[in-house]
Order: sequence, then structure tokens, then C-alpha cells
Amino acid sequence: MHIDRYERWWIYLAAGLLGVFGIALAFSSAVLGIRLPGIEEQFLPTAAAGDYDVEQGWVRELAPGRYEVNMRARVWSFEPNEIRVPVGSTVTFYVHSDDVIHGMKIQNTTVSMMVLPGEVARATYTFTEPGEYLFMCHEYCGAGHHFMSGRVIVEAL
Ligand SMILES: [Cu+2]
Repeated sequence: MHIDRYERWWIYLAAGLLGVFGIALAFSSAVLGIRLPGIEEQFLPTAAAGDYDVEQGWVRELAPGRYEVNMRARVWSFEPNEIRVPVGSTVTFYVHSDDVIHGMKIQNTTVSMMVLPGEVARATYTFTEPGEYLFMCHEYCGAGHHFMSGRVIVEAL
């Protein structure tokens, strides 16, 4: 089959670019440890793999530097809406909704979850920099949606 010279160059160029993008993707994921924001797991309460509580929100220290947050999302607040942990802490968030679909995104982290009623969303993040991390609902959930926020305060040691 005859392939025109210019067409062949474009085929080589396109294949080469695909290779470059593939290498960049593998490098950023394997070497730099870059992850896309998102959710680790979403499960039904009946098949719960983690510890959570539908009745109230809480923060609990499992071990030094290791925390677990049980978070309730509902119109239009998060409970708890202020979480204090020391810098370097690894925090696992279990978030569930009492009513409608909510979102939970923590600024400047990889935590960004859809919170569906009847399910529990889980995400873990290690806070290596002290400061205030705003979190908010990113799924429109009604008239007070824009009030639905909170903060993780990462305290310097
Ligand atoms: Cu909302």
C-alpha cells in the first residue's frame, strides 16, 4: 500500500506524541506521585469497610498523626465543619449525606468527592503543610448551597 511521504511523517509525529504523553503520564504518576483529585471508595453502609456513624459527626485520633473524620453532609452544613490536626497528619474522611447529593472538596488537596445519599464516600489525605484548608460542597444542593463549607486547620508543631 502506498502512503504519501507527508502522510507518513504525520503518522510518525502522531505516534511519537502519543509515546511522549504516555511517558509523561507514567513519570508523573510513578515518580512524582501525582494523583488526580477524586474519591477512593464509595460503599453502601451495609457493606461498610470503614468506621462511620450516621447519627453524628466526629473526629477521632486513631494513633499519633492518624485521624479519622466521620462527616455528615446535609442542607446546608457539614458536621464537623472545623477539624484541627497537627501538620503531617494523615486523615481519612468518611462522608455521608442525610438528604440530597452533596459534594466535598478540600482546597489544595486531592480530596474531591461526590456524596450520594445512602452511600459513604471515603478519601484519605496527608496534610504536609500547615495552614487553613477550606472545604466546600461542590454539588448544587439548594438555596443555601453557598453557605455549605468548613475548614481543616493544620497546626504547625
Ligand atoms: Cu451544595
